[in-house]
Amino acid sequence: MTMKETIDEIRNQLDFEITKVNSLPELDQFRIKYLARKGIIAELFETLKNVPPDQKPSLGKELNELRTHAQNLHDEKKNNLESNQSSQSELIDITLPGRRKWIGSLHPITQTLNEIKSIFLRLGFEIASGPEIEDDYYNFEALNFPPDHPARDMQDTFFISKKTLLRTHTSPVQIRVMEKQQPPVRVIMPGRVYRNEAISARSYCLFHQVEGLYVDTNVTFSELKGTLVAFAQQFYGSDLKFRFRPSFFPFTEPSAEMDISCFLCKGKGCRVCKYAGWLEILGCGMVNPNVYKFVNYDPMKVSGYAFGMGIERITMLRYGIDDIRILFDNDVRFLKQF
Ligand code: 2NL
Repeated sequence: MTMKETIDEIRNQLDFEITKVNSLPELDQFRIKYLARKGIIAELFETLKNVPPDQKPSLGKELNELRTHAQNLHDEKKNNLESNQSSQSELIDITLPGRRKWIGSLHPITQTLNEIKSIFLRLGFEIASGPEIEDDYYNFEALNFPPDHPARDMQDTFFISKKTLLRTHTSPVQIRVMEKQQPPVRVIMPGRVYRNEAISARSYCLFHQVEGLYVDTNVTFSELKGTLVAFAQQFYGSDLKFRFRPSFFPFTEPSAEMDISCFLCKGKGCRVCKYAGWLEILGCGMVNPNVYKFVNYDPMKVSGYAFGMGIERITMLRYGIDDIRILFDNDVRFLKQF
């Protein structure tokens, strides 16, 4: 092979090999092979000594061009690789594992409300709702609260004006239902209620209640007990013990509070039931005949029972939550546990 042929062959080889270079270390191999002090091109310059003098100028020129060509290929590739490297860092790495989507859950209060609603729906109750901003009449007067009752105090109730307030219980909805509907009435009212109380671990300015009302002819206290025991057995478990203690509400007579044996310690005594073995879960009673007068029902013809329970309290007992405020913080670290 003549020197000229060798130079042409090396040029083809360079042109091919540079296309295979994909990284800076590979490019350095290319440089060492062709351009270094002991590289192929330097060796060719060595052999130039041995060619006949008349060929030296043209072959020397060819060799110089080959070296420039190799250097150009090298520099161009180097530029490409370096600019690629910086744009590569902005590319998305599709091999990274995906970020898991958070699946939301129902608030524990909503879960408790849903369960209570479905139990009473199966027992034949309907669901009613009404305004959270109420008149004094529906919140107090029609419920047989005397004018000087302490609950009517500014300290317990959020008044918007002298006669308008945030409802302190869901009972006003029952008055509205009875105004519109003749007996038999069998409804529950779930909803938010408001109390102007000092905020603490045990009380908040806002909470949820479910109240129930059944008015018909010949409704008795034993029906009240039967319905509430059926509810408690479905909600808390069929093996519970229960008891009714006498109590007082302006809108019921007689009135009672219902306790169940503690579902945690089964009545033995623990932190949840404060070592009493019993948990108070609701208030109830036979609708006070005075209430019927406000809704034009005849107290001599109809009778009925009503009950009410605080949802926060039973939700806290159920999940072992010891501070009511955490139910209103909307902190996902708390909420995602449900
Ligand atoms: C409790 C006790 C109760 C009622 C609510 C009621 C409503 C009407 C007539 C008569 Cl329209 N009663 N509701 C009755 C007894 C108890 O709630 O401790 N709630 C958290």
